[in-house]
Amino acid sequence: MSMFCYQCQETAKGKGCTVRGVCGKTEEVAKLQDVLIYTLKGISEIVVKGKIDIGELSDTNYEIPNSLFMTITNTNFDDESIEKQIKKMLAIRNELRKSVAADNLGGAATFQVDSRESMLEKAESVGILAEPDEDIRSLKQMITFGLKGMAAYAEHAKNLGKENPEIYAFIYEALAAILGDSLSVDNLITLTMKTGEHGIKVMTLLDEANTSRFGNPEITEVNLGVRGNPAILISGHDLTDLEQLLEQTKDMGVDVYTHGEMLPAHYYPAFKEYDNFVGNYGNAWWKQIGEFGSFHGPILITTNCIVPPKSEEVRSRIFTTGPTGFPGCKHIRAGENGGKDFSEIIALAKTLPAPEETETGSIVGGFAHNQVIALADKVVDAVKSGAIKKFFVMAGCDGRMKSREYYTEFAQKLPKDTVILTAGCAKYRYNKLELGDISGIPRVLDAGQCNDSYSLVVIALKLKEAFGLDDINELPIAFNIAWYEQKAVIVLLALLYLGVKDIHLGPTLPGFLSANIAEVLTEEFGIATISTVEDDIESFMNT
Ligand code: SF4
Ligand code: SF3
Repeated sequence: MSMFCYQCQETAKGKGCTVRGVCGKTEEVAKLQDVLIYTLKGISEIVVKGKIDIGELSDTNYEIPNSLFMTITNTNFDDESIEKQIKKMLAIRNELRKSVAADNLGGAATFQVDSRESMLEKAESVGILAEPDEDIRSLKQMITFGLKGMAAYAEHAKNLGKENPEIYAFIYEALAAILGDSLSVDNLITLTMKTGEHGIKVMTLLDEANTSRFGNPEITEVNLGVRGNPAILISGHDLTDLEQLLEQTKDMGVDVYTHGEMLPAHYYPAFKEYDNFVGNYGNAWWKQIGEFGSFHGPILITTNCIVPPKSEEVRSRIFTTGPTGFPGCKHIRAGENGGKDFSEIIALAKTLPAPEETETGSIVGGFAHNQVIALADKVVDAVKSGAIKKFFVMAGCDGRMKSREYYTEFAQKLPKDTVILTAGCAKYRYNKLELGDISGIPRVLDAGQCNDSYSLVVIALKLKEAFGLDDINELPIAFNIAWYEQKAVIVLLALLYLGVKDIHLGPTLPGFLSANIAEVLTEEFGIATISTVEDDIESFMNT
């Protein structure tokens, strides 16, 4: 059997990648990732059945989310690092197993593979299609993908010194539960909602971690132009990596620019202290092929999304760190206490030309919960006076598909008395349009990275309180979410857990939803996909 992966929106034919990923993932990497996940399930089974105190498992509590993170779309394309991770997790598993009665455990807790060949052979029986029932498979995978997003956010928080043991406990519980065949469709739907509940918990944790360390995001104008100094481009979501890079580059004559999901870092007060933190270069992840070329300097990728570089020249300038990896790119490992040495990147930057200017001007962002709540009176007045008719939550991801032009057109054609609330890289579809403001409130309010969708939830709950409503669905807020990878899955499950109804999800519904499960989501939650811009705007404005 060849590979099978259907975890992202760009999956082949909307059904599944079977030969090579549309993302560039090879069959070998896909299979190794399947084995890695199976290993994590084995560890989880041991922890759950053995009632092991997870307070004693600090390494494992880190490595399980880190392994899950490595399997998120566009995070790690490096077969060797995934093989290494499998071996590391098997060693952890074998150690843990010593404390649990062997006859109580299944194959995931006991299988052994020690060579690449045996790993690939094992993959044949433990991949996504190993579950024969389409609906059960659909739910188990939706939970797995939600766990991947949760794991990524938990890892970011942990890197900032914040942990919530309930999140780790849930990851073990869920991975162990989906291993066997004891759960019915109803049980799995309950577990899916519980995944969403923990999605809220992890986003809350990460918000606390980010804001307690870097301050609350505030309204900020971010420069889009360049200066004449050598420079480093940093992409991904990890703010601790950015902090270390800024510390190591200050006073070195090397500038730092953000790309993709790192843009919202500019909104945090702590990073404004660095004179060499110049601005944002380029757009969403999928445009990196051209933009990394014209940047000229080294690029540090801290998390998803990596696009396989087309030229050796660009590849030689890409450095990965954390869960990311790409064959042939230098990987920077954390040392003691998470410290990373970026001196090689800085030295390389000094030998390379300054970035080429591709745009000028600035964009405004920084509308996370604290900042918007500070403006709450103004916002509430604008709604009461009818100046703002509706808010549109357009959080989520961007992607390469042409059908995503819908989101630019949607933003352009929305009535002028509406405001877009955004988070994640979906914003790049409309954050450089001149959409104006309503009584000084910009019509696009960017809260930050995809995890800052949490801020949008806090804002919605605050508005619910301000208007004295009982139900979040009574607010004049519509949800038109663009998804691509598994962080968007956890954001979606978190919204469903909160009871948000009638979310539109596009540009297509997930390929991992079976027809029956898609029907359940439509009936229970009013989930729909997008149609034409005109029809969607009309139906959103009339409900
Ligand atoms: Fe295909 Fe997406 Fe999986 Fe890549 S991550 S192999 S594009 S489904
Ligand atoms: Fe974007 Fe990859 Fe999802 Fe964090 S960076 S939202 S796609």
